[in-house]
Amino acid sequence: MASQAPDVTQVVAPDGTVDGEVELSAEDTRNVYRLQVLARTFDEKAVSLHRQGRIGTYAPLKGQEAAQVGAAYALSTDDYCFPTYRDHAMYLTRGHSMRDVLLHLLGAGNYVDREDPDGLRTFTPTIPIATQLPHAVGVGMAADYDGDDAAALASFGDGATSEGDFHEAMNFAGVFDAPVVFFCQNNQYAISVPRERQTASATIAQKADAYGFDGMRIDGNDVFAVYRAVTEALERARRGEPVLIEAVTYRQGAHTTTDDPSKYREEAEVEEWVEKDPIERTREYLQAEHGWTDEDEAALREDCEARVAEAVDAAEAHDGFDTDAMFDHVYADEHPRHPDQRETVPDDPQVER
Ligand SMILES: Cc1ncc(C[n+]2csc(CCOP(=O)(O)OP(=O)(O)O)c2C)c(N)n1
Ligand SMILES: [Mg+2]
Repeated sequence: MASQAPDVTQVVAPDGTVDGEVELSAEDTRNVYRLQVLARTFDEKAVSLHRQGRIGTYAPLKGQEAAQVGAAYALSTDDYCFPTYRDHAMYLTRGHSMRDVLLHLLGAGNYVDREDPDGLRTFTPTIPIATQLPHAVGVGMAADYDGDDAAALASFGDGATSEGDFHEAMNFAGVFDAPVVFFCQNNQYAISVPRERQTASATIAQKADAYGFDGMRIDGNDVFAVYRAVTEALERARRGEPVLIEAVTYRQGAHTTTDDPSKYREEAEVEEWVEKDPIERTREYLQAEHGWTDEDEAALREDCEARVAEAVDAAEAHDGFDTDAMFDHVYADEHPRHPDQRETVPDDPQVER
């Protein structure tokens, strides 16, 4: 099996040649390709909207499309998903509207209606790093107690593995056989901290050993490898075997729109990873194996641009900010300090510029 490092599982190489078992049908491959292109089109637009002062701080996903789309595509509708603040493509793959994702970035709404009317079983991103991991284990254990044949997928970054919550969640999952897949997108940086300063472990996958379950290390820029690994891990998790997946990938853009990565990494390194771009790779494969044409490509790009433009218009036409909503679900009952705090929030706050 070809690999970019000896222990990274890969199915399709950067030039599109197949060197493993492809489990996605032609139709599914076209779907995951479309979702990746849609995510990138959205991402580029979001960076530009921030520059124009039209949305708040944004965490770009460029380079991580295959990891996010491949993982979310492997989930069943019964499974639970815990994305991070960078996982916009996971939300889109899971079925959230792009307008809702934008509303959140505008500060005018949230990804998730608490009642979950569409049954998306996908949680809001948490900003405090790794706090979603114990939540995912708890939700997985609750599903298990209810006799629900569902697993929880918890997404997080390489930096999150240094948090206590990561270790507590992994420990609980191992001890209680929780149906959880820990999906780490190792994008090589936690803001400016490179992976080798994050942990002295040779890999992130090997951390699973300490908790009594298996770790897998895969090429996170290979949507086929991601889909296959997450599908297998979810099946094992539903049988009570948690799994840790390290998806090796790269953040091609800035940490957020307030970051300048030229302060801590060389352009040559970025270029090296652009050569292993996930979208190019899926397209090479589609062209070689499923007759994807230049006309298909042009039509897709046009469709993605139109869908993004429509979502931006729909989001910007929102009917105001519900500033009370931020207090609504913090405690089961109103906290004694909340009435005063509600008063301090302006009715029409401006997006931070
Ligand atoms: C508990 C906590 N500490 C610090 C931060 C500040 N912070 C925001 S993002 C980030 C880096 C996280 O890196 P990683 O887990 O690799 O995810 P990535 O941003 O690379 O996707 C840090 C330290 C935070 N949000 N929460
Ligand atoms: Mg990271």
